[in-house]
Amino acid sequence: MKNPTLCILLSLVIAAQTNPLSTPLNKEDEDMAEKYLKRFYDLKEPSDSVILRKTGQQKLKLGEMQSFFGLRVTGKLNSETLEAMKKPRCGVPDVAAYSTFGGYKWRTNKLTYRIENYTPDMTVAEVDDVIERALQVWAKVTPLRFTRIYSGTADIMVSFSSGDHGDGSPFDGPGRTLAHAFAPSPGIGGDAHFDEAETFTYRSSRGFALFLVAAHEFGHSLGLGHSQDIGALMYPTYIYRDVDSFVLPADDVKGIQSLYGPNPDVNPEDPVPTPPVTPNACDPKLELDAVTTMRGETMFFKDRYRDVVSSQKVWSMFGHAIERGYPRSLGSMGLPHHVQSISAALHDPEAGKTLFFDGEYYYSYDERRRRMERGYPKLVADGFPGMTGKVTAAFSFRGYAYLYNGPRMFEYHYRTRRLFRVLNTNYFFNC
Ligand code: TQI
Ligand code: CA
Ligand code: ZN
Ligand code: ZN
Repeated sequence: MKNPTLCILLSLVIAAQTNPLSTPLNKEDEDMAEKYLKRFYDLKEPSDSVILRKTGQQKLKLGEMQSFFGLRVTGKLNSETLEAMKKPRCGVPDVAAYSTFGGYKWRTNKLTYRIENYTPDMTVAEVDDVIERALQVWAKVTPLRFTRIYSGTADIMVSFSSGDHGDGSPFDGPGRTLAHAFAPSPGIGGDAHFDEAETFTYRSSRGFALFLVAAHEFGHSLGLGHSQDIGALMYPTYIYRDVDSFVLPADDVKGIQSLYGPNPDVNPEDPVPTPPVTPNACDPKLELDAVTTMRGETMFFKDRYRDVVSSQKVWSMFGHAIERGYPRSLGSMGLPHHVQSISAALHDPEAGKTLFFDGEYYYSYDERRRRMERGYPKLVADGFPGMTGKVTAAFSFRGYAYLYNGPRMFEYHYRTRRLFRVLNTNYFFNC
């Protein structure tokens, strides 16, 4: 996985504000706070800083921000809050990263679509099914309703073609552009074109899943631009995800609802799946699931953004491919059978050892002898003095071991096992 979702990897880092904190609130601070809330908290009030202390929306947004940073939630601009705002941080909004085409949207909620032709990559029934489901992705969270028509001009005309297909934006053969769609407007507006030179698939992760590409294009057809949220469907990079369990991510839901509002027809009896939220690396309460170092890169895992490291199985990675014979069960590595899962693993390349953490205990695997060392399990608190509680993730870096306990990270010198610092999880991210 090359794209852990953490904004450590995003290059957008706002330059540090170097001004020392001034205690009394002045006009400058208020302007800054307003800009901040607009940028990161989707604040939509007109630019009049007098409003800052008055409007309910500002208060709400301030409260949201304070809660996010673990500050006292007052809804008021105090020095503590100002200080947090002045810290350098990722340029990704905490609540929304979507964009729209300047508000271009359909004036009606009843839209028609027509499938003009088919790709030979899939059966007709599969294409019909995929297009319908890709539209339902958006209908589920909005008042938009789609009706299929079989002749005449629909709002959303769906077609497959290659090269020049008459709209001034020719396709480019295999790769690069997969499809495009036009923002809401009469005529070509809303139409979605797919590049026939691509291999589209129904479910497979080889080729491009037509469902994901179509759902993305229909986002454009309905008025959404690209999102900066790496977990969003409207993020401009194709990332395969399981098609059957797909739930529209929270950022896309916010985006489309900013144009059309929520779905008025949701039955309170029906369980609605929760839209996945992309974890924010700068959240001071962030708890990572796993951390590992591979090919010189340190990877941080959280929720569905985790792969490579699994809690029940051990994979051995060799380059990009999983080594033959893996995944192996923990038992086959020599761990006692009562160990159900490991919460973290720590690899020490110099000593050729891997430590496996199971709650408050840990085991040591000797890589040269390919077996567990005697004398284990040991208590984590004995091996790593100062570490209280369970190890939830771990990694080593430049001679130091980093053990996580929830949102905190304990930094040990590897050889001496001396505790140096207790840091926040996001210490390594440009927050
Ligand atoms: N086609 C681009 C896209 O749909 C076309 C495009 C570029 C575009 N910039 C735009 C459309 C701005 C509207 C607004 O994004 S694409 C993906 C994804 C493409 C890309 O072929 O690059 C998908 C089509 F997200 F995976 F990168 C579908 Cl899902
Ligand atoms: Ca192409
Ligand atoms: Zn086209
Ligand atoms: Zn796009």
